[in-house]
Amino acid sequence: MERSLIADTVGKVGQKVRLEGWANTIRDHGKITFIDLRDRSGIIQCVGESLKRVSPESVIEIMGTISERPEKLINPKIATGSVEIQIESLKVLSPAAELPFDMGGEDLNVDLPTLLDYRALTLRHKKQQAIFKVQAVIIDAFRQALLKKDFIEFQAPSIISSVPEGGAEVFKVKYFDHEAYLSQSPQLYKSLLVGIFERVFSVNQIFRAEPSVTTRHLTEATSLDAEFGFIDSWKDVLDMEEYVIRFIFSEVEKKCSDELALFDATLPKISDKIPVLKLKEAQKIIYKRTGRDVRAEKDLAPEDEREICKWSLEEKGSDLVYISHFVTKKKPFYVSPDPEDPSYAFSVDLLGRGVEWSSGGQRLNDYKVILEHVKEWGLKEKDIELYLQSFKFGVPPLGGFALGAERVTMHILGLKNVREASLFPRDMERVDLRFSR
Ligand code: AMO
Repeated sequence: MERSLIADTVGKVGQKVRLEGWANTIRDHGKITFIDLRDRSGIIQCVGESLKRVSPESVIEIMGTISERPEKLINPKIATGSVEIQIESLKVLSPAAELPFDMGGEDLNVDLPTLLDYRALTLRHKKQQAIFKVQAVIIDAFRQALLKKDFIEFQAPSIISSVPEGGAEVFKVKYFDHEAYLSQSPQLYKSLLVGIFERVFSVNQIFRAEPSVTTRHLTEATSLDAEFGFIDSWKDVLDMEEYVIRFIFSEVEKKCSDELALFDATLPKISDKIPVLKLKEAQKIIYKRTGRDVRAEKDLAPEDEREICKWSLEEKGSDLVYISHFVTKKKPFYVSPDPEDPSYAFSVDLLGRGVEWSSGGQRLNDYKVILEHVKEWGLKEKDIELYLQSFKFGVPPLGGFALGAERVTMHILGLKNVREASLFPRDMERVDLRFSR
């Protein structure tokens, strides 16, 4: 008999089936045993008499008959709650060792280190799986949104010869007799490719040697990058990103209602248009609301980001807010300064629910000005020769943005730590397992 999926049992009362999956929970009532069986499609209660002992999480095969549950035993919480399987035979395909903690509850009650140290096991829990189902929908929606707008996907290299974002947060790689780096961002490649395809996007791992442990930094993250040419203004970039974000939210709403419900999560609110504040305006608002004078600062601190998001929700009814016009010299060399006041740039962060979700903006496309910036930023032309080659031969006015997939997932679901939104998070203290174990 062919294997059936659990989700397909509903409405097939009386039929015989062969199910395969994991023994999610086992309740022994003397002679009668209840096993909640889990497969990729769902979970179902199976009942049998005088079964041999099975340990939780073992992989099993059950042959049985689908029967209707008595009215008062219907479980409205699960899709298969109106039926159960009368077990006729049970075979263990792969036994599980004794579990280090209970996996059967609605929540997985373990602390974060345990959650990560037992990743191969904890990811089996349905709430853990839900996080990554949502993430998969987010990433797919990012792709679909841009494909609809005629973008083409590309694969960016991970081993690179320069440090596009600047700063020391970079992993050096010994590359034969040379020095190379793990890519902080596909930035230079995506801009270069605008000179070829006009509109490009990539879903890429990025590497940041973040020297501190915070709830929002990973050393390896998933960057959803988009870049496009022939823009009339930096605001075109904001509009494109807003379109992508709205598309992502509508896909998550359509496809992930069960997953959102598990986390009691509601999608972030967006007003008619995502509000835009210049850095200076944001700083004035923070001063007015809190008395903290951050008006001379060159960037927003995490508490400033939280305060501006609060303002945005209270005053504009939006969980998302753009901050533009960061200090030019604090941004990478490729940013386009605002001609009205070149000390501020057409660079934009998207903040959501208190944290930065993305950065982006308009880039320089004038070869001569790029060369001036390269000098001013203390870079060596030879390190970004390929990038310069592209602009030497003409690239249209361009801009783009990059969303962090883990941060978006984290804030849609209301997770406390970005590590929870990474299947196998890397940070200062771990590559899979903790260094100090
Ligand atoms: P930025 O450095 O702001 O911009 O990165 C873009 C987005 O990627 C995510 N992100 C991270 N997430 C978790 N841990 C990290 N260590 C981490 N670093 C970055 C964030 C962030 O907003 N080239 C520009 C983008 C552009 O201008 O198009 C860039 O890399 O969500």
